[in-house]
Amino acid sequence: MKIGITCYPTYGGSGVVATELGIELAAAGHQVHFIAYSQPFRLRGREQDIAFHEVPVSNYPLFEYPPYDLALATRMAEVAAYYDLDLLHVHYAIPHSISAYLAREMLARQNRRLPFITTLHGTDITLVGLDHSYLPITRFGIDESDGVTAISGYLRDKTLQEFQPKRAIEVIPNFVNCDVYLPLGEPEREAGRARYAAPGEKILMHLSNFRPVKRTADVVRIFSRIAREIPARLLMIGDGPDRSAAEWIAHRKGIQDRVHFLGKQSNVSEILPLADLLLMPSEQESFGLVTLEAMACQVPSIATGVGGVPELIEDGVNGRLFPVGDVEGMAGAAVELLSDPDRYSAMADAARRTAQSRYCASKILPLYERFYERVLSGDPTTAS
Ligand code: GMT
Repeated sequence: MKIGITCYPTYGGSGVVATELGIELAAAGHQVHFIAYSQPFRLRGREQDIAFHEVPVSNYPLFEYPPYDLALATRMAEVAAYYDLDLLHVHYAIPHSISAYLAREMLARQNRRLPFITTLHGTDITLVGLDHSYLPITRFGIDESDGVTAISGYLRDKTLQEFQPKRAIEVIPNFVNCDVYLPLGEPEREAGRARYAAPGEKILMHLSNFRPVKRTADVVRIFSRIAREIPARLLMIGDGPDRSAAEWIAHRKGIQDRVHFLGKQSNVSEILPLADLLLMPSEQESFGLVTLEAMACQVPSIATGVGGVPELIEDGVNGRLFPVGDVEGMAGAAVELLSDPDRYSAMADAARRTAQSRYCASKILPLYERFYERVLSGDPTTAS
């Protein structure tokens, strides 16, 4: 198949999922065309059968807000016509589904068919879509899509409940490449850990876009309590609006020499396996992709049981779940686990097993391929 993919290309889970999907599809023999304002950050530009098409947005002085959605629609239609695309797959409803709708309608005037699929990722529904000004257009984008998927059962149910769309929503969970995200051998792991921690120190890790929803201040507070009990370091990976507040809290608590802010990192699969535990105390997560990536590396998470996270983490088996803001509980659980090697390794093994048995790319890719085929054949079960 020839597939156009649009996503937010900068740091963020939806862009990661879209990019990894494109890489997997190309590896399976499909032709993939990314269409976005910049190259998705996980694409290196050397992958076979993957092309990137930049969307130029003209900045005419009259435009206080350059119309990206229209420029995107135009580029989608151009790329689809030139490369004879079979379908478009857009990640994140706003504005991508609307641009895809416009591209489809433009091509219909030339008697060309260009169905599009929208994958809902979370904040496009839970935050953006529920902002009253965006609700009608988000619902329109969903209803006009030729197929809609959601990355968790939670997100599907939330969308049905809040938007009452006419279109059926298929759950296709996020995935991880278990051959890329995997535990390191002991010598390699020790060498990697030595860059950040002394022998015998535990490594806690957090990775996000440092938006308020990630509660990065809680991450530092949890770590501060852990560090009182056991020798440990915290690696904070990523960047965003709440980074300086998190730095300030680490400074105020006098633990700045144990908390390392590494900024945005492109080699996540090399850093995650160095951790003992991942901290993800988010306010909201429709899936929690980084948790899955950590699990594939045999690193369990201490997380909040919000949104779609309980679909991934079974409390006490492959990770731990707590209510939002329960800093004390999360710190206590981390200390308990890190002080009990048998319990820790059972949980770490279970985490890797969950990733392998349910969320490996090799298991999820065929679900997308079959969904594409159904949409292309006009299968009415893709509509409600
Ligand atoms: O969380 C965000 O800031 C936005 C969004 C994104 O584009 O990264 O994240 C959502 O999509 C991810 C990939 O499917 C999910 O793993 C995240 O849980 C989801 N975030 C929220 O629901 C808050």
